[in-house]
Amino acid sequence: MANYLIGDVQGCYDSLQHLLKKVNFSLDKDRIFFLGDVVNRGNKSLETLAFIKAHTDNTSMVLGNHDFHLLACAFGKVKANNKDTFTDVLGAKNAKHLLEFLAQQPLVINENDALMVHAGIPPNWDKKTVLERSSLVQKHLQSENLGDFLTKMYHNQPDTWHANLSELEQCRYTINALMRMRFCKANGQLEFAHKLNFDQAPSGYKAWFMHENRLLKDTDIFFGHWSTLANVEQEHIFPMDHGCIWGGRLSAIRQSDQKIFSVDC
Ligand SMILES: [Mn+2]
Repeated sequence: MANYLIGDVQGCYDSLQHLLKKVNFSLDKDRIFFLGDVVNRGNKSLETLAFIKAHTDNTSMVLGNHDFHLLACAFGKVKANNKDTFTDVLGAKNAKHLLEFLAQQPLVINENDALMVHAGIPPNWDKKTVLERSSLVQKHLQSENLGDFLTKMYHNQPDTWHANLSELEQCRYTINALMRMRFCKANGQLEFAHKLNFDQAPSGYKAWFMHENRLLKDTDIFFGHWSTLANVEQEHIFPMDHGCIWGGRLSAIRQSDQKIFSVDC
């Protein structure tokens, strides 16, 4: 029995099946944890999402920014753009069930003392904090006002957490940090313009996992989202987006021994 954690599939269903074959994945014994961005940019978002939903006894996922964007287009007032490739999901016969299922998914999974998240965790948040703040977002995602909530979440501000933020502002910061962050300041102030490797941080910022004050230094954190990350040698930090959609690799890490398996895409 093994847990495999898989980075950004982004609708590359054929690569996913190829990878599962490579690890001899068993639907009877093994589990897959998807680290978000299961849909969009690739050509089989529908098949990917349907696969996850069909095997929920053996699969779990956290929401990534592309998954969230799909929800915002489906339920909120956000318009798909011409790079989006998830019209197969929106037009599917069972779209309603698939999208409701997607809206039920968490932002963070805490499994065997490890945390799984799409983008990262602000340096000044401990485990209790990240779990509480992500649950608050999940509560709204499961509410009657889902569409209104999703529409209101589309904004880069506030870029810093303050205790006096409104509940919706708190959710917006949490979503932006957990689903979109790459670089931030030690106090968790977010920056969204830079997307290159961690050694090319904008002035005053560092990769979220490189801050000295980080409270979760001893916790394994598995994440996706940052396909340009390379040569990270930080203990307990496992970047798993290996750029499948950009002609790179799709990878799974086995949680028990941290062995990485990859297929070319
Ligand atoms: Mn992403």
